Amino acid sequence: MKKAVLVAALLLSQISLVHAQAQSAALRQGHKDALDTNKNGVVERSEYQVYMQSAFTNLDKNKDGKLDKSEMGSVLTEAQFTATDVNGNGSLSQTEFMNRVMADFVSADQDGDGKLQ
Ligand SMILES: [Ca+2]
Ligand SMILES: [Ca+2]
Ligand SMILES: [Ca+2]
Repeated sequence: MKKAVLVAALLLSQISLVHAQAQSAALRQGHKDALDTNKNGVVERSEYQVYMQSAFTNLDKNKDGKLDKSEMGSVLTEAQFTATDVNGNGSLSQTEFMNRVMADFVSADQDGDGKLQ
């Protein structure tokens, strides 16, 4: 749970000024609410995936279809960026980015039901 929440939380605080205001005791609940678009109290894999695809688009400030280190800002550390950049070309393709965040989802989904409670 911790790792996925962390990446999602960092992304949310990076790209969503509205939710950045909620950074306090309500942080986790606020992030979950942002991801839980159908408001059923759990974050389905599909909701997470849609959110992360839009996150990729929002982070890609120069709209070249990939994320370089400056665009990732404080979202990933140097080591995390390097680990995510599987082909080592210095930027994250959408595939590399999605593989990373969906792996986070899988590791967070400990009971394997495709939902984060
Ligand atoms: Ca949901
Ligand atoms: Ca870019
Ligand atoms: Ca790459």
